[in-house]
Amino acid sequence: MSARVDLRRVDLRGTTPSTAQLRAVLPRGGVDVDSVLHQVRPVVDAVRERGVDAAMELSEKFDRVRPTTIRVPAEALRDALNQLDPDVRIALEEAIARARLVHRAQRRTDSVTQVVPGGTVTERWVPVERVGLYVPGGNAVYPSSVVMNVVPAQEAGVESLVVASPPQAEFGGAPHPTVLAAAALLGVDEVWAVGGAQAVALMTYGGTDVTGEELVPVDMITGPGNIFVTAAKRICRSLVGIDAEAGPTEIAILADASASAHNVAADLISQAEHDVLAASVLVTTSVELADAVDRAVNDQISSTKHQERIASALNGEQSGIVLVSSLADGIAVVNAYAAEHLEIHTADAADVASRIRSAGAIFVGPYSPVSLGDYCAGSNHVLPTAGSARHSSGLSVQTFLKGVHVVEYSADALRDVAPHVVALANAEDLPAHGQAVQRRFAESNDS
Ligand code: HSO
Ligand code: ZN
Repeated sequence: MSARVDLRRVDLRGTTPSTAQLRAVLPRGGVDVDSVLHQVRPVVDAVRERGVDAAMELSEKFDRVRPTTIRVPAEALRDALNQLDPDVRIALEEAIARARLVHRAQRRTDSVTQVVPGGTVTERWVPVERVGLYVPGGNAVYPSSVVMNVVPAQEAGVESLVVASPPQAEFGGAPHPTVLAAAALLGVDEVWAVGGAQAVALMTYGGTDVTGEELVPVDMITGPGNIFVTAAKRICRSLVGIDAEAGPTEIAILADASASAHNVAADLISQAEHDVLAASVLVTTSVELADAVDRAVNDQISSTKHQERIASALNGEQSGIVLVSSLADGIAVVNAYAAEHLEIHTADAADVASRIRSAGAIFVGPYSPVSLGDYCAGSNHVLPTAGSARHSSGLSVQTFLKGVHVVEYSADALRDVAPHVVALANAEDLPAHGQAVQRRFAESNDS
């Protein structure tokens, strides 16, 4: 008996909902991170206070295995790469090469602006010194996420990075061998066998491994994770930088009558494969397409391996089909939804894409599915979820760079602008600010 899917419908035809109304009626997933903070805080506290001992105990409790050491030995990384399936190795190499091309193009050069003669402001781009990249375990194994975290960090010029991934009972307490192999392929030599909230805490506070080796704390943590990882990021974010709080993954597809129901169904299904909480949403002007997608989803699901998980995600409140009167209305809907991934299956897909303002990544036309972007397009797959694409971007070289303004004025340039500094300082009732400038030009300034 194969699982049945009944995508719920939201009919917006003939209505002109406001942005606020749209946000309220559109299917949307999400998790309540606040609700687990009380469970995660003791985990973070334990790791802060007792370091590796606590992390080991927590691994035993949550991952049902105690790693031999936190830091995976160099031989284990080498062995994992040697034993990697050759086809997977070639595919990973291709994924890495394409991601490098795209991310290398994101590098920034310092800009020097001469504001006035003798007065310059340079914007210097400095990589974060040490970063921790989290690669989840859970339902799937994510060597592709190793690539998507490591490549932008490396291309940004980050000098020190550690990949953390949960220890697996099946592999004697080491992270999954494909994750280790991907790290080795990328030239990463520091991998920690630790997952969940304890991984975020250990990367934040550091510790001493059972070998006596120091586990150096990081300046920033990136990468997706489950609700406990996200809660730990929220707790630790005053001490370390974080990329984003990742929620369940989501796809929106904007399609008209020209779309292939088979392609649309396959892509809704592929996203739902991640998680019962994943969201798959079709926005369409065509009732005929909606009906055909319903049929195609039910045809295709019987031949998928994870059909129970997929059916749960597609039958969930967070998934569904939204009917709209026009493409313009559809564009308004997907902009308000601000999906992590947006596919466009319309007659002039490139033109429609140019009218999208909010999406983590946009996939244009029938031959650019999200699963291409997940692995081999060259784009990044760590993307903003839960509507945060309205204000945030996916992982990129920029994530790992800090822009530092370097200010250098000559005496003449400062003297010229001094009256304005003084006027503004006095307007803010901070006269010592103005005096700091004036005293430099006072008759006698040696006291
Ligand atoms: N679609 C996921 C990424 C992924 N898919 C990894 C397969 N492996 C979130 O963008
Ligand atoms: Zn995916």
